[in-house]
Amino acid sequence: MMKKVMTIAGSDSACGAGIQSDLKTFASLGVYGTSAITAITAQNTREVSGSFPLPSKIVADQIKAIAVDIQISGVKTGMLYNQEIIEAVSEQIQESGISPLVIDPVMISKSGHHLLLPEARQSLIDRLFPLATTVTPNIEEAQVLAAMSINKTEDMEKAATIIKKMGPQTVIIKGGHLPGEPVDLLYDGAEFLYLEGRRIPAKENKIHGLGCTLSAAITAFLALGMNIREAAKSGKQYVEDS
Ligand code: PXL
Repeated sequence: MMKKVMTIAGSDSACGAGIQSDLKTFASLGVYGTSAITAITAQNTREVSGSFPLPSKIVADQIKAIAVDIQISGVKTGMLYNQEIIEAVSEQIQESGISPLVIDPVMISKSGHHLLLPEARQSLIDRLFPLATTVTPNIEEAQVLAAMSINKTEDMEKAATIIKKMGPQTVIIKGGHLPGEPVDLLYDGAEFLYLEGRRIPAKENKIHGLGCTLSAAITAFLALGMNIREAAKSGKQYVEDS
C-alpha cells in the first residue's frame, strides 16, 4: 500500500515552497501527501507580500483529523510562524505518535519576510527539536540557531554540534548558501557525513523553495523505509535531478 506522509507548513501562492511544493515532491516520489496548513502567504517569484497565520486550534484540528484516520509514515514541518502554532503542533505530534519527524526550521523568506517570529524561535527549539528525527537548517538558520557565523565547512561542523545538543537525533545543515559547490553536512552525534552536490541554476519553474524540496524528499524517503543517511543522500539527488 502507498505510504502516507504529512506536511505541516504554510501555503505559498506561487507554489515554489511551502505546502504546495511539499505535495508536489511527495507525489513525484510516490507517497501520498496530506497537509495541515499553518499560515497563508501571498507571494510571487519576487517577494512575500503578506502572510496570515491560522488560529492554532484549526492547525491542531487538521493534524488530529488526519492522524485518527490515516496511518502516517512521516511528517515534515515548515513555516510555523508563532509560539501558539508550535505548541499545538508539538502536542499533536506527541499525542498521535506520528514519526519520523523532519523539521525544516524556516525563519525568513529570501525577500526578508518573517516566516517564524523571532520570539517564537526558542519554543521551536524547546518544543519540537527534541522530537525530531532530523532538523534541516540552511546556513542562515544554522547561524541563528547556533548563535555563530558560518563561513566555511568547519564552521558547519561546530554549528551542527551545537544544534544537535538541542535534542534532534540528527542535524543536516544545507550548505547551498555558502559560495562554491553546495555541500550539506549530516551529523548524528558521532560522525560528520558530507553530502556533495552541484549547484542548480534557478529555473523558471523553481526559483525558490529548494530547501523545502530537500526536506520533503527526506521525509518521503524516510517513510519509504530508508535510514537518515540514505534518505539525505537520495533527497539531495532528487533535488538535483528534479
Ligand atoms: O522556503 C521557505 C518557505 C517555506 N514556507 C513558505 C514560504 C517559504 C519561502 O518563501 O513562503 C510558506
